[in-house]
Amino acid sequence: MSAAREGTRTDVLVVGAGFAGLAALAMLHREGFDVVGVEREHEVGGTWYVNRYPGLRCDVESMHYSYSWDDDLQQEWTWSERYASQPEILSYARHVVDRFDLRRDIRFDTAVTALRFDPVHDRWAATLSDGSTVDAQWVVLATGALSTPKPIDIPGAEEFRGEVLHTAEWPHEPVSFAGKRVAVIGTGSSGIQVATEIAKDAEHLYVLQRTPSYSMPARNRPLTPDEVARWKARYPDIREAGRHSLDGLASPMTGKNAFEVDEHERRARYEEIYRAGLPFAFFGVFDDVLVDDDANRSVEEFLAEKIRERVDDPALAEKLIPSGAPFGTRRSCLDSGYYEIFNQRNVTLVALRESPIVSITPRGIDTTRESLTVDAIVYATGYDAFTGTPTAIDIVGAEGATLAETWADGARSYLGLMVAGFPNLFLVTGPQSPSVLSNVIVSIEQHVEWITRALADARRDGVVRMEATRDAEQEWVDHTRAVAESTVYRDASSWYVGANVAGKPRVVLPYVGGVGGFRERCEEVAADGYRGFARR
Ligand code: N01
Repeated sequence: MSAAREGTRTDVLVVGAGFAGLAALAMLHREGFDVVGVEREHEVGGTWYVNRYPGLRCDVESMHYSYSWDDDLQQEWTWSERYASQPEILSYARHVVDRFDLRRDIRFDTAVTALRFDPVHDRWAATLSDGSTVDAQWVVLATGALSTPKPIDIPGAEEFRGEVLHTAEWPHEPVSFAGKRVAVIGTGSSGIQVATEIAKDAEHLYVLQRTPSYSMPARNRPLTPDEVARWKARYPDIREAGRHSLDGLASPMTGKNAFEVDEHERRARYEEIYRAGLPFAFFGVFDDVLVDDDANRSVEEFLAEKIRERVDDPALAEKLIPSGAPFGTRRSCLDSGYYEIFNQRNVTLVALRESPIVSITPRGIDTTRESLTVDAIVYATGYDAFTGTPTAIDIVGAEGATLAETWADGARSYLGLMVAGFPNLFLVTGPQSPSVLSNVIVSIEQHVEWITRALADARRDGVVRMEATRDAEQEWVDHTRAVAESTVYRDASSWYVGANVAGKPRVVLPYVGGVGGFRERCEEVAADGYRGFARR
């Protein structure tokens, strides 16, 4: 191993030290590669380092949201709550980096600003933000799907004189909302979680909602020592089931279509999932929830009823119920009392579909109906998902084109792993891989294991250059599109398809076919001499 320094030469450059980057550093190191990690932040953890807003928890159960590649690690770490809070997840990332002695491989507070492929030597030249360079045979972009906030696209935003916060760039110092009038813009996972917390202290909270999300109670609670022990005893089976499932969690499935059972049974199933606080379980409980419009609507109707039960004012409840895009095509959320905040006198829903924002002013926010005067604005407005971070790096491939140019008409890849024209450059959970539609840790591990084996096989076979062929990439892009078209995702209009960023081409970014089938495909490709990849 070598620490990065001026003119460092290494086998593998790993960009990012979030959960994907840490897994890559550990696995590649274990395989005997010389590895350099570069992280733009001051610490490991990626999204769990920069996102630190009050109320942040993962929407995957903690016992699942952890690495499985080292049994000692999974046996020795003990989660305290069913759904872990951000500080606990960050502690876990720190534990992993220290336990596997990875910190000395990582250069912190440093960004990779440019990557140039040298086709003569089949190596990448990386330029870092401190002016130093790294010369690497292989590059792993472990930069995360949700790591570049979407630009603020509201007129007048820079005029506001009060406090401005963004959920994805939360300060490290505590922020108090006591006695303040606060506006939260956005009602995705971040907005729902942060608004629920701010409502506890703020003098007044305005929740500015353009598109409502479905949310359900997390039913978070401390884990008992007994249940942790039971879970750990079954870890090998639980992990194996997750790897071959639809969602990486092996959520219970009936194996039936929604209307193959009577209404009583259908409802009982939905009720079980809702009471258990398992949002992913809705996707596969019936085989056709993500395929058939009526089956999908039956979930929507169930969840809408639950929202009505939680909100005292019936007219207000209707405004909080999503409509217009099928269930699942926008991330469903987990909350700890979100809908109930609208029963408080200090909380007002501002329904932007009825009265859009005209502009932000020095004192607050003007909508077509009213002027809101606030002390603080919290942007929970989301991300330029999947493509924002890689295209912000000036990456020039083998034929002189940048990645941004290559993806100008929509992101494309072969198996979410490689982009044609960019040899020796791997993505982790890139576009057209299951990524965000799964327990992402399972998807990260699958990709990193695959990449590590591909590099070990390349070393064994004397291969110095590996790249996705254009035909294989096109075939995979066509396949992922066809699968999406056969599901309700054909009607998605969320960040899953790039619809949240002005001018971004619409492509179904995650692969909707499930992690089990995807894993099999990746295995087959590797076993068949890395079919679809040119190696020499
Ligand atoms: O972002 P989002 P997020 N004016 O894009 C609104 C993961 N995550 O940060 O939909 C007014 O989902 C926008 O409205 P619309 C998780 O995968 C996980 O909340 O564009 N509103 C939307 O309501 C999640 O899906 C966890 O109409 C504007 C919101 O802002 C992903 O990260 C926690 C606007 C953005 O929602 C992203 O979640 C947090 C404008 N100009 C995040 N621009 C957990 O594990 C945007 N909006 C629990």
